[in-house]
Amino acid sequence: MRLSHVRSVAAVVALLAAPVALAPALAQDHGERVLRGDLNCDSAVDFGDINPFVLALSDGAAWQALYPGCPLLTGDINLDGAVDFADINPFVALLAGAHLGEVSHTDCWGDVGGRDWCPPDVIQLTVEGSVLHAHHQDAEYNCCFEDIAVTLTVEGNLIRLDEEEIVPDPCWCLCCVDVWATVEGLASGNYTVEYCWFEYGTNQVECYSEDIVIP
Ligand SMILES: [Ca+2]
Ligand SMILES: [Ca+2]
Repeated sequence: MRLSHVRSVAAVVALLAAPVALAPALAQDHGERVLRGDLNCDSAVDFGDINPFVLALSDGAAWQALYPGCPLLTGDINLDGAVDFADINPFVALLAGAHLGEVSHTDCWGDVGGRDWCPPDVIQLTVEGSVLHAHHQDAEYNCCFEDIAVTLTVEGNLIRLDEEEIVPDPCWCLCCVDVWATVEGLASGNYTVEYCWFEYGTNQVECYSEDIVIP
């Protein structure tokens, strides 16, 4: 699915939803298995869910009449217990499929001028709705790096993030850096996350692995 297409979908959704009075927070469906984003309850999250999503936002009763038995919280994409405008962007991200969100990093915060002076690497993974946040603490890279790139590969239930320094003109020193990356639009399910980086201490690619659940 092309992102430009998805963006235009977002514009349409916003346009359709904007003039309509906001429906009150819809009923909770505690304990019910809900496939987030599957607004027509056909067990798939795809373009067929766009019109039902817009309808659920603008007229929850009309939506329920059209899809009896379909839990209203299929439209609660950001998992805050309500189906409202705050679910529009996460819904669009869900339609786009798993993709990298923001990647950022600190400047060099310790010019160590040698090796192994950064504290040990720590990878922290947290999940917020359909978004995975990864934080690589105490990465060690060349002092003259231009950027830190992170690439995403998703194969089945394996999410792999590869971190790489971009250093066209390296200097004779290393420094410590923190790196953040997010993966958006992850469908509900169990995943294994592999976060990999080049480790100067061992002179090879190291990977941290953890199982996560996207609700
Ligand atoms: Ca569907
Ligand atoms: Ca919500």
